[in-house]
Amino acid sequence: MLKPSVEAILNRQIGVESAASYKYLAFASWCDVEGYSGAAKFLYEHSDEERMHMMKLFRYINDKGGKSVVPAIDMPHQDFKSLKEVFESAYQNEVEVTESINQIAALALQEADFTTYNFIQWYINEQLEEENLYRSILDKFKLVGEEGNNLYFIDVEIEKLCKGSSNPATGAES
Ligand code: OFO
Repeated sequence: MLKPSVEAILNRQIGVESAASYKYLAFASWCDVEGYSGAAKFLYEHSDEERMHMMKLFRYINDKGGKSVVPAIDMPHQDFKSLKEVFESAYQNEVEVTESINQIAALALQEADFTTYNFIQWYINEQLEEENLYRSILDKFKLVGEEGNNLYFIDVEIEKLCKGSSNPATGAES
């Protein structure tokens, strides 16, 4: 059985992952409308991944005898000044999610809940990868700049980071 404090923080994380999925959907939609089709594809795919992260928590809580709660989600910010601002926001989101995951790991240890501590390691590794990924995208803006055709080339490079494209609704793999 999950301790109430662990169940509560895992349910909080369901909300964090769901909100992340919506934020990425908003990022993707902005890129789609502005003609950055590569970035849109990548971000739609990432939105689907965040939903998968949410579902993994959802199942874990119920499997451990707790009760997963479907969260209310605030409308995400949807207007951006530039493609770079979209990716700065995405990076900032990842930093905040990492902090939230770290709090779960700390609580699981404090409560001697080693099963949850073990479960949350997957998210710790995932956050490391995602922070690095978004930092590497921001580096592209620094390296080539945003003048002339450079945004087009950045968009093409971002599309190369997609993992697949089998979701007919979004162009992203589910
Ligand atoms: Fe859920 O992985 Fe990023 O936020």
